[in-house]
Amino acid sequence: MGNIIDLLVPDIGDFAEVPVVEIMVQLGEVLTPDTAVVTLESDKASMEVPAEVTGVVTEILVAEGDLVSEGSLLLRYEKGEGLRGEDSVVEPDKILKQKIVEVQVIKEQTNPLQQSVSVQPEKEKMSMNHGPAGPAVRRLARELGVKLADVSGSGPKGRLQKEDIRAYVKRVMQSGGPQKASYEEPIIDFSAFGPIETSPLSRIQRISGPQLAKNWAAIPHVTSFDEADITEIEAFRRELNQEQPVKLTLLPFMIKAVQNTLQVLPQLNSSLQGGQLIIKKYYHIGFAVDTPGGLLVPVIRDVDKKGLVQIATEVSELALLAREGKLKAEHMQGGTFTISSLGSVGGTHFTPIINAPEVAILALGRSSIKPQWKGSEFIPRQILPLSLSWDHRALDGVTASRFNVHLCRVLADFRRVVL
Ligand code: CAO
Repeated sequence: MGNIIDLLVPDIGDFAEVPVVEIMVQLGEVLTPDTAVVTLESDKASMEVPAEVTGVVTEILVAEGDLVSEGSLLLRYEKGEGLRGEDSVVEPDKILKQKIVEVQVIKEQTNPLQQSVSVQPEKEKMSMNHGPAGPAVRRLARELGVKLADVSGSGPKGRLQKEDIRAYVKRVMQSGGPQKASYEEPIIDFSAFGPIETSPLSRIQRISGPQLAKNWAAIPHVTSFDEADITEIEAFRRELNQEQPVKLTLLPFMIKAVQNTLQVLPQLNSSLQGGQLIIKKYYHIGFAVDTPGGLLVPVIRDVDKKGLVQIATEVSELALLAREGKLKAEHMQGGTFTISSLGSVGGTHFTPIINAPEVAILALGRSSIKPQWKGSEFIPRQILPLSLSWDHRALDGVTASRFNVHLCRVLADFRRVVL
C-alpha cells in the first residue's frame, strides 16, 4: 500500500486567512513533484502551492473561496505503489488503473497537524511572488506558457490583467523570443577533480539571486567613479561622538549628503514606468546590510526630515533587525535610492547592481589617507572612494557626473547640507 500524503499550506510569511482562488487539479489526477495544486491570493500577491512527491489525488479538502493559513489541509494524495518519489518514472495510466478513487470533495474540518503523514511542500517560507491574478488570467497564462512571476500587473495593487499577459507575450515575440535573465550553470561533477563541500543557498540568496541577475541583465548599467575628501567630516564626526551617546559612523553622513544631492539632481530619485520617468518628492534611502543569511536592504524613510543622530539610531536599529532576521516587508519597501558600503571591510571601488525600480545606487569603499595637491604642496587628506551605478535609460553621464561632483562638494564641506 502507498502512503496517504496530506498537502498543507506551507509557511507563507506574514499572510493568514488567504483565499483559495483556484484549484488546479482534479480527483484521480496524477501529481508529480512541483505540480501546481492550488493558487492562494492575498490582496497583494499570489502563490501556487506545489505537490512535493508523485501521487494520485484522493481527496480535495478546500473549495475556491475558502480562507486558509499556514498548516491548513488542502488535499490528500496517495503515493502510488512502485513509485519511489521524485526520481520515479510516472505511468499515469498504470497508476489510475491501480486506484479506485473515492470521489468525494470534503471541506476542511480536521486539524491537519493530527494527520498521520504530513508533507510541508517547502521547508522554508514560500514567497507570494507576483501580483494577484484571477482564474481566467491564470488560464490564459497557462495556455500561452507564461510564468506569472515574469509579468507586471497594471491593475489595482499590481493585479494581473489579461492585457498584461498579452502585452508580455507581444514584447517577448518582438524582442526575438524569451530572454534568459540568468545564466544556467552547467552540471559538472566537481568531485572528479578533488574534494568538495556542498552547502545550500540561504532563503535570502535564493530570493535575491534571480532578482539581482534580472536587474544586472535588464538594466543598462554605467558606473561613474569619484573620490571625496572627507577629512573635515571625519573631524566633525569624532567631535560629535565625544559629545553625545549615539555612535555616528560615516554612513549617516553619507545618507544625509546623498539626500541633499538627490534634491539638487532629482532624476536620480526616480523610477521608469510606462515610458515615463516618475520623480519622487520623498527621500527614502535604503542601505545594504550584510547578514548571516545574505544581503538585505532596509530603508530609512523621509531622510530630509531627520537629523544625523536619528538617522544613525535608525541605521543601527534596522541593521540589528536585519541580522536577527526580524525585518518586516514594510522596512524594506518604498526605497528611492540605495547606498552600499563596504567601508568597514576594505577595498576601494566596486560596481554595485541597481536595486530596481530605483535608477541609481552608490557604493562606498574604505577611506584612506592620500596626498592631495593644494596649490603649492601635497597635503594628507582622508579620501573616500565612490562608485555610482546608474540606469542609462533614466539619465545620462552628465547628470551622473554632476551628482558625484555635488556629493563630493557636500562631503568636503558638510555645512552645505543646510543650503
Ligand atoms: N572607510 C573607512 N572606515 C569606515 C568606512 C569607510 N568608508 N565606513 C565605515 N567605516 C568604519 C566605521 O566608522 C567603524 O569604525 P569606528 O568604529 O572606528 O568608527 C567601522 O568601520 C565599522 O562600521 P560599521 O559596520 O559598524 O557601521 P557602518 O555604519 O559603516 O555600516 C552597515 C553599517 C550595516 C552598512 C554595515 O555593518 C554592513 O552591513 N556593511 C556591509 C554592506 C554590504 O554588504 N554591502 C555590499 C553589497 S554588495 O554585496
